[in-house]
This record gives sequence, structure tokens and C-alpha cells, in this order.
Amino acid sequence: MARAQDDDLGRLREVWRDVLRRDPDQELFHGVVRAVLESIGPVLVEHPEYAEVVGRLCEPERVIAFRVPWVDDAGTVQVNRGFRVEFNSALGPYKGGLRFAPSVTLDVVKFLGFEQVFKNALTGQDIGGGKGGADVDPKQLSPGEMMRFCQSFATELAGHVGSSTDVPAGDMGVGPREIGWILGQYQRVVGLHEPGAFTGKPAALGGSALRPEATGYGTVYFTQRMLAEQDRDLDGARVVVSGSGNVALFAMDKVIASGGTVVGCSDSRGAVAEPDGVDVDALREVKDQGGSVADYAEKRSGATAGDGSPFTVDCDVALPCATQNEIGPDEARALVANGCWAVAEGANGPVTPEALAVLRKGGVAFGPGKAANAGGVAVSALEMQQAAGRERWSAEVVDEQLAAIMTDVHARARDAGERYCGDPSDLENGANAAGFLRVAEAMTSLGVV
Ligand code: NDP
Ligand code: 2IT
Repeated sequence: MARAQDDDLGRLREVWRDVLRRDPDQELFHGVVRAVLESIGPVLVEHPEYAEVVGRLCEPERVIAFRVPWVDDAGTVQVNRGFRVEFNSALGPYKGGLRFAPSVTLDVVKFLGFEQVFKNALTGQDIGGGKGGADVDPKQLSPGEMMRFCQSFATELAGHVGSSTDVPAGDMGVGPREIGWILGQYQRVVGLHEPGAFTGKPAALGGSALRPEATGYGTVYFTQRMLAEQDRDLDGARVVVSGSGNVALFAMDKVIASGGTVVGCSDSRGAVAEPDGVDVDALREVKDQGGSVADYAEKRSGATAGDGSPFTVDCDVALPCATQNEIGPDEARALVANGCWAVAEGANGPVTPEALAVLRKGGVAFGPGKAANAGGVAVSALEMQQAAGRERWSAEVVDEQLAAIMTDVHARARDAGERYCGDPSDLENGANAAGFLRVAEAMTSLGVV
């Protein structure tokens, strides 16, 4: 066994060297690969037969990059770059969102796609992992421009997606409106009525009840499981939720419904502290009209706006729900100093590895995004099921399943943390180990493909 272990660790080091050599500039991708490689040593001691799959797991099955030409309202031709990374299909069709943001690069899409493989495995559903997007700034496009952009994007994507091959959904900058437009053009190109090729659709096109709410609600359900392990709950807790987009606003709603108070929030233009509690409906209204959290704060006597991070606000629970790398070592130190109980990632990769080390040392419980924010993709998989069965389920039915899935995701990460690290509160290593086990078993069964 000891010898097998040395060989396996040697193999992990080889995989890591290959990842660095092949794509030396993809730092976000390196970060998530490294975290998984660091977690799975103990799994390979128990399952040396899975050592072989690690190299294949770190290389996407397929990377699609394409030009997205479109004509703006002034008649000028614009060009963006689109991506779809089909990372792993061992468990099912590639599944994962599309992100429209100026910061989208192949590195960003590979980082998100790799995380998605493990997240989707953790849900227990039969979905592989993928991610896509384009380097476009949705804030700069009129509705007409966005529709033409989505149509151009969908024309290129059409040859690659389908209800049994690759099923994209939304992510930052892509909501039901964009998914509707992408689906419309996709169906026109392929000549089929195939709403099951996308999830996160508008309700009129078969979008699942509660899909918009699912990521935010699921993050709070997961947080409740984390707090229960500490004999705590959200009732009376002070919670900072960063971001004020899809995930953040529904997380805030669920925090408040659970008896908590949202004492801080943010967007790309700044942060707000409001000790008496953010009024989420008022914030939503300001954001819907294109305003900022600072515009919201101006109308509220107890709220203070600033340029800094929301995570310096004194809180019991922190839910980063905006974007990657929001919590660095400084924010983590502030959370520790303020006696924060738990951090759960509603966003993908908001806590940097250095910040995670600070949180761990400071005794702050941590819920990694691949587990904590799995509710969105889980309800996407329920939307696929509804499309396949030509059914529509009620919000109550979906919510019950979402809550059960988040409880299972938490249990899988906790149990694997206990088994492989001797620590049931190590959800980071536990989530990586549990996700890896499920994908590795499927990949091994499929042979070398
Ligand atoms: P949205 O585009 O709806 O919202 C993103 C929010 O983050 C906006 O409020 C935006 O500000 C804010 N933001 C963007 N960049 C920064 C920054 N650098 N600093 C502070 N705030 C910033 O996206 P979603 O809510 O859909 O996604 C948020 C996160 O959750 C992402 O990491 C995404 O990958 C992840 N996620 C999303 C899922 C989904 O179902 N949508 C599922 C699982 C994870 P502004 O309002 O000013 O634009
Ligand atoms: O990061 C994510 O899990 C998502 N953006 C949702 C993916 C999906 O297919 O619903």
C-alpha cells in the first residue's frame, strides 16, 4: 500500500507539472486544479485504481472558441470572443452556465468548468460539467444589441449543444431573457423544438419554477446545515451578502425569511453597511432600474456606502455571492477579527486560497462554492427532467427537492471530510474528495476515452 501511495503521489505531481506546462498563464484554472490535487491523496490510498483518471480529469474533453460578430445600434460591426469548454461527460451531458462579462477569458471558463465537474457530481444527479461565455459587457448593450449578440453566439454554439450532449444555462450577465434569445436562435438553426437544450429559460418556454431563486436559496439551505453542526442557526444572525445580482438577492430573501438580518451588501461599484437590515425589495428595485448599491443607500437613513469591501462589516455569517477573488487575506482577517462563524460561497471562487488559510486558522467554518452554490445547477437538472417528461412542477415540489439535495450535498462533503481528513467540518477537502470519487468511478467504468 505504501508503495502504491508513493507512485500515486508521484502521478499527481506529474499531472500538476503538465497542467502548468500546457497553460502557464491560466492562474485561476491552476488554483482550482491544485486545490483538488491537494485533496485527493487520501482517496487514492483507498482507491489506487483511480490514480489513472487524474490526468484525464484535468484536461477538458473539448474546448470550443469562436468569433461572435454583431452589429451595434449605430451600424458598426463589433467582434467578441465566445467559448464553450466541455470539461467532462462521464456522469451525463455537459452542464453549466454561460457568463457574459468583459473579464471572460479561456482561463476563467476553464476554472469555472473544472469546478462545475465536481459540483455537478456532488449533487448526485447525472450531469457532466461544462462552462461557456463571452467577453462582452452586457451593461453596454441595448436590448436590441443583446438579442443580436445572443443570436450570433447561439449560431456558433448550435452545432455543439443539445438536450443529450451539452445543456448550457445562465451565469453572470446571462439570465432568462438571454437564455430565451439563445434558445430561439438555436431552435431556428437546428430546425427542432428542443427546449431541453438549455435551462434557466423564462417560465413561458418551460423554465422551472424556482430556477431563478435556486442558487441563492440553496446557498442558504447549505449554510443552515453548516450552522446546525455548530448548534447555531440563522435566526437572529447578522449576515453580509456580497453582490446584488441573481444569486445575492435571492440569498438575501432567504436569509431574512430564516430570521437573519442582512447587514451588508455590495455591487461592482461599492459596498453598503446597514446594521438595521437591508430592505431587499428596495435594493432590487434600484438595481432593476440600473442603479447601484450606493444609489440605494442614499435613500436609506441607516445605510452607509463606501468603496471598500462589504466583508469588513461586523457579521456572524458571510455569503460572498458576487464573483471570484472577493475575499483575500485582508477581508478574511477582518471576518476572523469580527468573530464570524461561517463563510459559504454563493459565487464561484470568491475566497482566495490565502484567505481560506486565514479563515481555517481563525476557526471560521467554510462552505466551498462547488457544494454551497450547487442549488442552481441542481434545479437546472430538475428543469431537464421536466423538459424530458413534458411536465411542469410546482414551486413547492421543486423547493422540497432543492432543500433535500442541499442537505445531501452537505452530508456528502461532511462524510468525505471525516473519512479522508478525519475532520467532518473540512467541507473543502471533503467536497473535492466526494466529487472526485463519483466522477472517477464513472470514468474508470467507461474505459480510456
Ligand atoms: P449576476 O450577473 O446576476 O450578478 C453579479 C453581481 O456581482 C452583480 O451585483 C455585480 O455588480 C456584482 N459584481 C460583479 N463583479 C464584481 C466585483 N468585482 N466586485 C463586487 N461585485 C461584483 O450574476 P449571478 O448572481 O448569476 O452570479 C454571481 C456568482 O454566482 C458568480 O460567481 C456565478 O458564477 C455564481 N453562480 C451563479 C449561479 C446562477 O445560477 N446564476 C449558479 C452558481 C454560481 P453590478 O450589479 O454592479 O453589475
Ligand atoms: O455555476 C453554476 O453552477 C451555474 N452558473 C449554473 C449552471 C447551470 O447549468 O444551471
